[in-house]
Amino acid sequence: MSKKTSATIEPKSTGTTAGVNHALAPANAALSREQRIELFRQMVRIRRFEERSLRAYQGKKIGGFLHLYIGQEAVAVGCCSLMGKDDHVITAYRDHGHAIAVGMDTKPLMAELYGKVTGCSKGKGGSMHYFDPSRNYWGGHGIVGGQIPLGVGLAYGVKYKGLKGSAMAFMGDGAVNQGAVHEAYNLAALWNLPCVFVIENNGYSMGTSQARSSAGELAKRAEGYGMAWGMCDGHDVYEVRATMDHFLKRAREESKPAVVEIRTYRYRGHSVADPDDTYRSKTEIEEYRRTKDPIQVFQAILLAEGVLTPESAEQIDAAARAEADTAADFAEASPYPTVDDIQKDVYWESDNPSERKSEGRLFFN
Ligand SMILES: Cc1ncc(C[n+]2csc(CCOP(=O)(O)OP(=O)(O)O)c2C)c(N)n1
Ligand SMILES: [Mg+2]
Repeated sequence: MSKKTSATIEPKSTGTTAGVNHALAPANAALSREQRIELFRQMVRIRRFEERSLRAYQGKKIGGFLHLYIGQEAVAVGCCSLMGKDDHVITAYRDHGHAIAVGMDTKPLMAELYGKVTGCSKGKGGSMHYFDPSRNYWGGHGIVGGQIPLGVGLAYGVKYKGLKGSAMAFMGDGAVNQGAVHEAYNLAALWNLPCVFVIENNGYSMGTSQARSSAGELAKRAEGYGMAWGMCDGHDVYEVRATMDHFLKRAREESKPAVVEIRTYRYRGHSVADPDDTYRSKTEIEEYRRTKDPIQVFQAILLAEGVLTPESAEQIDAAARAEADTAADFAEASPYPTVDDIQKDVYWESDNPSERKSEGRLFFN
């Protein structure tokens, strides 16, 4: 029933596919100069925000986990730039890029990393738990694959309300072997839900390579559920947009789910406290940085298009660095939550006791 369904992108496309100019795809050809610059700016802002957060972590301002998205920026920016008002996003713990790409302010994002009360989750969520329902951004989840059934629920909600929207449920390549992901695939296909499952395949789950952990082609597993699937290169934001535009339109207009695998790469360790080159070679990391860095790739495209100049690219970079410093200053100056806050914003029912319906204890004494 399902075969490769992308009209323009071959499933094995690598983004350097001879003869395919992704700039000409409808989603990209329609972009104004300002919109192209905005895509570039978003990627640079994510990169500088994360580099600044890494310095704060090394300076012991941030504790716990810090999973950086550096190297993967074109995926979140490409996908989220296609969102309309009834499109939703949910992702795993490597969530900073998506949060910035949906338009969240970097000050509360940095404050969340510092555990401050001005953070987007009031300092109780940290790096893995960014949320902004006002932007249809549903987190930020630490259990590998746990967000995927929730993404199906978002898609169900869209369909139930009769809206022409979609849900993008992002996961890593390590999540595809989780049982919950397959249960979610099944329901999405069975009920024709407008859910696009996006596998951000950076080749590794912590220190385990895809080859050591997963059988077969990851996206192709969709066929077992009668779902469409596609693959693309995640280093070129134009290619991400061209591919995702196709599957998002199908979701919105025909309420059909799909699985899209986007090939990408992360430069840092799994979390910043983890090693980054004990399970892969330094040469591999350097090769990606040198030849496939999404910001460099897109900068070169925009320079060639005459949309950017070296000077304007430099100005965007300087502004992104300044924004990241401002966010860190804001986080530094903000207070921590108090002990009195500890049970607030955890369960809706404990914040609204008069409307409570469940029985039993919400917290241990
Ligand atoms: C259910 C579950 N099992 C194990 C873990 C520990 N764990 C955290 S991240 C991770 C690897 C996930 O890799 P991937 O899905 O490829 O995402 P990436 O880190 O590459 O973005 C593991 C095993 C977890 N958080 N949840
Ligand atoms: Mg991975």
